[in-house]
Amino acid sequence: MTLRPSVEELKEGITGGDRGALSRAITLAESRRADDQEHAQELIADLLPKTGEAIRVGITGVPGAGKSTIIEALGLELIRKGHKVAVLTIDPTSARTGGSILGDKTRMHKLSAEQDVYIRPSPSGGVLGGVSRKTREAMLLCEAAGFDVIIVESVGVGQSEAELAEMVDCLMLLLVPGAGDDLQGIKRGIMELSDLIVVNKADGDRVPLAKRARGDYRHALRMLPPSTPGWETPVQIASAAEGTGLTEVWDSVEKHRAHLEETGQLEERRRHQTERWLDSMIEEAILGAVHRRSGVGEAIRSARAEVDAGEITVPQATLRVIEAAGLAD
Ligand SMILES: Nc1nc2c(ncn2[C@@H]2O[C@H](COP(=O)(O)OP(=O)(O)O)[C@@H](O)[C@H]2O)c(=O)[nH]1
Ligand SMILES: [Mg+2]
Repeated sequence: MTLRPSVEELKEGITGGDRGALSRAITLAESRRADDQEHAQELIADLLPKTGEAIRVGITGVPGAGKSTIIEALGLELIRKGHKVAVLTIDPTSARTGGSILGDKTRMHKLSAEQDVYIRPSPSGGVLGGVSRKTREAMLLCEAAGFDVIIVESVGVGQSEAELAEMVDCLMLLLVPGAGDDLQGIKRGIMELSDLIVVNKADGDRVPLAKRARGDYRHALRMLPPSTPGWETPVQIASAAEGTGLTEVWDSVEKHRAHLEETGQLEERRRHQTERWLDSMIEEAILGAVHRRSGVGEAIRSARAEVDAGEITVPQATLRVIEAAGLAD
């Protein structure tokens, strides 16, 4: 293979189980160069018929909750059962600190040594559609490469849970039993999106705390609409470090998947996700194109200055920008 393999070469490599080809394809999809993008999109389009078969699981939770640890433990169990597991990590902090991804790599060292495992961090920023787009594309490429379980690890900050929920079949929220006020730090919105809640670190003298937290979360969930219609979000305790409760956790993931399939919601959910992805990319592309038009930047700056000076109203300022962009009716 040359330094710039053709779409055909990459396609053959990926479907033939060549990890190098898979990595190159993901790198191509992450590239900001227009010709790389063209290549990548052609390749992904070619591979689309081979995608969609995997079970897509998202794991979220605050840093330190044990996401990487549970992925490693679950991953090892899954490959023992004959699965091929791809792990994609979304880490918005990595661009700044460079630290978290390194941490995860060392933490998942047992898993990364396995044959049937592929681990890939998503670098942040730089491409239209951002981190979530790159993760989606990496997910499709991994599916085409024959991985039947895709686990996406996300850092639980800001919008990342909502974004993650938009690209997986099953969202798992990982919590740690704290010193009492467990529900405080957790936004209802995240619980509402979760298909499965796991209270991790249920080991040593934390077991009673974890059980209490489990009860609290179960109670809190009763007041929320279900993440998946007809599905009661299970709350389980586990210890990623000791490996306890993990079989039950995966059972729940599979039950959730069966529920989605039986009720026709799997197809429905994925179609909806793809539509939303398309909508948001179109919006972003339009916005970007408008911003690049000449005069628009200047119009925005002067609109701001005039609003600040109290000379014009916000709607008037908006109209000026729209006019400067040549978009007024
Ligand atoms: N006691 C205990 N520690 C755990 C468990 N799971 C993870 N940890 C520890 O918690 C820390 C953070 O784990 P990590 O998987 O990196 O968390 P992440 O930031 O959510 O990916 C590490 O020091 C782990 O060893 C667990 O089940 N029990
Ligand atoms: Mg981690």
